[in-house]
Amino acid sequence: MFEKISLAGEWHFTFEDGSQTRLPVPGCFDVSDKYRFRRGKGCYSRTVSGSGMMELACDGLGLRAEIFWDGNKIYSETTAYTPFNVRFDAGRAGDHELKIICDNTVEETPASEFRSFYDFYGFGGIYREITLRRLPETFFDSVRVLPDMETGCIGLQVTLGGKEQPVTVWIDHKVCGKMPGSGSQSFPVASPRVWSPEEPELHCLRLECGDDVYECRFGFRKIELLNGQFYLNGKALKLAGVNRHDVFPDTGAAVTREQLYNDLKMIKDAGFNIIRGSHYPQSQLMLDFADELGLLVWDEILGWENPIDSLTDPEFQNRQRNALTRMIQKSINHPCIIMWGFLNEAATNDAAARDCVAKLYRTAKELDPSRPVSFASMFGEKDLCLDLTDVVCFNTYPGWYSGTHTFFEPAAVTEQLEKLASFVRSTPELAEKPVIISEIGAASLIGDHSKRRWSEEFHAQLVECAVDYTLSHQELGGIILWQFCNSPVADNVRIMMRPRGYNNKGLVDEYRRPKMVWQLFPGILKKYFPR
Ligand code: ADA
Repeated sequence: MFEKISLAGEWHFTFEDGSQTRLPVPGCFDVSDKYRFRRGKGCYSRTVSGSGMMELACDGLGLRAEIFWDGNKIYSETTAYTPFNVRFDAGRAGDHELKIICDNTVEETPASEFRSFYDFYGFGGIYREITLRRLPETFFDSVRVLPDMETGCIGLQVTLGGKEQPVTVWIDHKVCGKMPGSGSQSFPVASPRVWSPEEPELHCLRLECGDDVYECRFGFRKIELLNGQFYLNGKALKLAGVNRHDVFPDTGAAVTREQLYNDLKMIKDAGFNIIRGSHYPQSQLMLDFADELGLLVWDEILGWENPIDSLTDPEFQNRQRNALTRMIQKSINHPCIIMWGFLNEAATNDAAARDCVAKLYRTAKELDPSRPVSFASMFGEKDLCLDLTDVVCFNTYPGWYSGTHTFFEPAAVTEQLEKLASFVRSTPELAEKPVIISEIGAASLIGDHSKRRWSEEFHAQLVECAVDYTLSHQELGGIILWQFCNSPVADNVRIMMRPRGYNNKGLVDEYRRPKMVWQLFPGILKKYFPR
């Protein structure tokens, strides 16, 4: 009874116009036949049994929600894609009504974390895992695993909720000691193996306390930033990856297990070593697959081109800090994550943004001093916050948004990359930081072989040039292409330059059909990552 019960399945659904139907959870109501592209409040409801103190946990819904238990509000969520836990008194034993009202209208205020100008579709629904469980007398509130490559030990930081009791520690299916209760303690791992993209070796941890059990996997690996480069396990690591939106045309943000696995497998087999989870926290399922496949992840909170009136708004700052805290606390034990991020392309060219960036940076570092923290800037040398984080990350679209040329011109790309790298290297407060090209790309439409803009050839030429330049220049730490697959755009004016309502910069299209540019991989990467 203390196990988590999945609430996946068919729920009753009532839209704000009074119409009713049944819809799947996880799912997005605005991809269903009846409510496609509709915006409004949709109420998911079902009967569940329970009693006493319970915990409802969800890995992400959108765009925001209010949750009711037997008609009483127990929680409000303002941030899409972000994990949350609600602990509440479920009352007497028996059946109860659980109602989750998901609102996919855009809140157009400075505090809002999803605005109408965003360049991706904001789905409505309960689109990630949702579970419910009875809380035992003692339960695991938080567990942090700190693997130490040098000693082969793990540090455990355990916080119990409820009554303090001893904790039994199992590593790799063997009991290896006890803790008296909440606190920190170190345990040796019998045969420690190193986790790396080449050999993603995972260990298993199981903690037992009273009637509660906590299980996770962990990996021994070490990330360092030295001489302007990433180092993984003592070796310099050049990053080569893709940005990925967690979306599929028929299911929206409720990507299935198979779709997710296939995406990550395609990315791994193409020879990439990192995925930037643009532009919101990744699901636990995604991180589990990345741990297993040996794909590095940059995990970031929701945000997109947030203007200065948001960055200086106390409520926006609170929401962002809260979302960052929840993302880090939930995902901290995944070895695949090598960097935390926030504020994609926000107004960091304004000095007034420094306070928000500094606060978010501090929040991430306090929770997790072991990982680099950064944001992706679109302002190049005009950015005024680059000194505030660990890694300098530039989103740049030379040869695509710049210039009016019809055919691809390599100089447009190489000159910009050279300019950005030499700007960082010649700026004393940045010179020691790695520089990552966190977005670069072009758009193409499958079947266009005109060799002009929008053609598969133009796209492939631009990506080949950018990858070759970045990977062959020591002063650049890596490249993360925009983007793995085409992604649906929001209903805003940007649709004028987004044919078919998609951001068509995917290396594969929205159904993962490869474009010509995809054929460059893994060949082009093998030159730089010989096995
Ligand atoms: C930005 C942004 C992406 C996408 C991209 C583009 O860099 O971060 O989300 O909108 O531009 O395609 O223009």
